[in-house]
Amino acid sequence: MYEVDFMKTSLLQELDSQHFRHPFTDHKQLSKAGSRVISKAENVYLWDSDGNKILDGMAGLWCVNVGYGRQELIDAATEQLKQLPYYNSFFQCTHPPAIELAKILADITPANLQEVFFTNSGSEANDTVIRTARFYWELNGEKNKNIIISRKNAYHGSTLGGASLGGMPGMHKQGGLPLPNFAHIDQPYSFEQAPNIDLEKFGLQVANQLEDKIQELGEERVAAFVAEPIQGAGGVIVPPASYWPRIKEICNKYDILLVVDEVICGFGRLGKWFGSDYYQLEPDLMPIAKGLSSGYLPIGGVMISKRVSDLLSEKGEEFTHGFTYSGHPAACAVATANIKLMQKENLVERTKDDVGPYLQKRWQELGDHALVAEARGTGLIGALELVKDKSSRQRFDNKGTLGFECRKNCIENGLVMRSVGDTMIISPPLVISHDQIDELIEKAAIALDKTYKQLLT
Ligand code: PXG
Repeated sequence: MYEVDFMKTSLLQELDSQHFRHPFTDHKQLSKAGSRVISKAENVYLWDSDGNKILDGMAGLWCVNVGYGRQELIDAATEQLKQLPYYNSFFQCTHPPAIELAKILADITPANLQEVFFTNSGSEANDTVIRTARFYWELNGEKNKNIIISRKNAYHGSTLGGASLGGMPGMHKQGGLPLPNFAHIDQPYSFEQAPNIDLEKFGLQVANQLEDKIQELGEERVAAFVAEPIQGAGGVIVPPASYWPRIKEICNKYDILLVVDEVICGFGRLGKWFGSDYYQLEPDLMPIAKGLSSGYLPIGGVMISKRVSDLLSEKGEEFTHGFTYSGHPAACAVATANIKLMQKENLVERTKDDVGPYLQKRWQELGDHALVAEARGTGLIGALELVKDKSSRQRFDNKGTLGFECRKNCIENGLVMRSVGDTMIISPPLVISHDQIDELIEKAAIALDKTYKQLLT
């Protein structure tokens, strides 16, 4: 057994490189540079194995909403592991922690969602969406209504289903994806696609692509439309106000299930419990994960509307789908403790009325920087568009270089910011304080300055 705590960084990196294949990683590059070893965390800070303190502007991977080191979550896991570490929910069994979490989720999600199907991740949640939507139409006597439409550059997970549903070209390039019966329309990315037209007109134009796609495929073939309220990993794409109302109208007109992927926007990130509350959506299916347990243990799920669950129950046919760890007792107990902690500390209201507006105000100041052509965001999510020339909004010649350098400069200066191409992104824990927001902005500004000097002077 290795005594990890006492190992030197270089040895950890060597073992990592020899034995650990990482997700979404170019290993040739990784073995040259060596991984950053994160060895502990508290509140909004991480420490690496060399003792460097880093402000986590991404809440892990958009998930550690209540911050690190919360005793309530640790106690919930410990107690549940002692009481009942595992039992399944197949074959007419259940257990108290899954029931308690299901009830709380029914209470805090939009009113028409009264049931949850538990998974272990957002990817499994989206696979569950695909299977549930198709099963729903099959039971309804419309077996051919099985095409799912989502958006280009969307990230909905990494399983075969999730990656097909998502619209990431890099993922579709590998292994013959997407699977059949998926279609993709544009994302409402006004910065890239509509620099010179009226925003609300653009919102309607992109939403209308859904109607065009349905007409092209045939209404009788389309099962569902899937989208995030604000697209996260696709670049923090905040839609114009006209976008969602038109999407809702189209789904109703053609009787297409509306699926709102809340894996990132859910659990307070936008200053409402769910992005669906923020945009007044009534999803037929709603995948959740990440902030559900603040990432302390893996858990996800799909919230199911009465319309769908009534039909599924009525027909009396078994849904042949599920996972060994669906509704894992310890993960459910941690998720319940996480939601109760968010309620006790009013983290959603605090995001809406206090830290959210403060972050957005300070974030806008970065919009004055010579590298930044647009600063946007909502609640505790934000993006900066980096360009070579601010007045013409012209991008840097090698796409992604500015983002890559800026991200590197951030981490060297003790801040985790993520880059998507030349878009810098933040999504900090909801417990972040005003002082910590000031620190984040200051560190981001230093990284922008450094990047500008390196590449544009
Ligand atoms: N839906 C959305 C909207 C997501 O953002 C998933 C589903 C899949 O969840 P799981 O739990 O299977 O990972 C996600 C995940 C990034 C990044 O770099 C984003 C995600 C995952 C990993 C990296 O921004 N989002």
